[in-house]
Amino acid sequence: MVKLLDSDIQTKEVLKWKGLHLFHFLGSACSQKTRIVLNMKSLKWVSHEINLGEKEHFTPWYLGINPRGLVPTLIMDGSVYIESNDIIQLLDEKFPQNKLVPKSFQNKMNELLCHENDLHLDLRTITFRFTQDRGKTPRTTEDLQNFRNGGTGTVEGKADPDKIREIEFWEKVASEGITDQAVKKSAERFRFSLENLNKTLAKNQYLLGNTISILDVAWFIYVNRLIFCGYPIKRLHPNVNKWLEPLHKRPEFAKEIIVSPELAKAVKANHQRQQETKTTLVDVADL
Ligand SMILES: N[C@@H](CCC(=O)N[C@@H](CS)C(=O)NCC(=O)O)C(=O)O
Repeated sequence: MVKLLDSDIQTKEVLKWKGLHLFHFLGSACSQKTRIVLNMKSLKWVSHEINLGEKEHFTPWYLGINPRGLVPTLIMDGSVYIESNDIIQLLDEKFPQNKLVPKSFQNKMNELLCHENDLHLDLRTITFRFTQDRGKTPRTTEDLQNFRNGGTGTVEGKADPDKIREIEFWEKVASEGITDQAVKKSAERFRFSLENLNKTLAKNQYLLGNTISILDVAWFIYVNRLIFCGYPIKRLHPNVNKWLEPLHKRPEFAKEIIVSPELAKAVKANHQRQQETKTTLVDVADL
């Protein structure tokens, strides 16, 4: 569980905030996951939107709250939590209504969610190439300089290796783009994991049996994003598709994954171009 120390935080005003405050972005997968759990548990929270498109996550103010420069961040009565999977586990632990971690999985949940979290950079790789066109340098030298200079750079009192990993990811994208090889690798990793989920869902209604859990929420968000990018879920993993359809219809889920007409139009145009040049996700990753 990543709970920041006061010494990790430069924007000290948040340490006095009461109640639940979420820093998030509408289209961010990890934010969507967190908001769905807040909805399912009928919790009241204060919204602080951080616009990733406007690079608000690289401002000194926000880096002073989350030294990784990522969303979401939860403030709960002056304590600061980062990492979406930690946040959803914490919310379930602290608020007893509508429990979303079955008792028998309490010790194993973290490990199960870690597996999903390990695929996050793969999701980003696929997203940045197969949603709207974001140009060659989605994070510029100046953005990365702001990122480097902002915040304490520490998490739980130690220099944070994840910050370096983030900078390296964007520097690589700036120098070589998101290559076919990177897409292939990321898609392969997803295909392997989704095939395992497909087997589980041949027997179970949900990923841990017959009751819904935060693991379903976490994977729902990933699968939803992959489909948006053109991943052929129905053809490759039909049981995952069957599990997904009723979740899509639940209002607590549906309202968090709404796509604006402008974004839908931009993604459609990008997919059209990719179809003409045979560079869709299916083409590149040979799915
Ligand atoms: N492991 C983190 C990943 C958070 C993350 O990467 N968030 C993305 C949005 S989904 C972000 O803030 N990206 C910053 C960027 O695009 O520069 C978590 O689960 O909270």
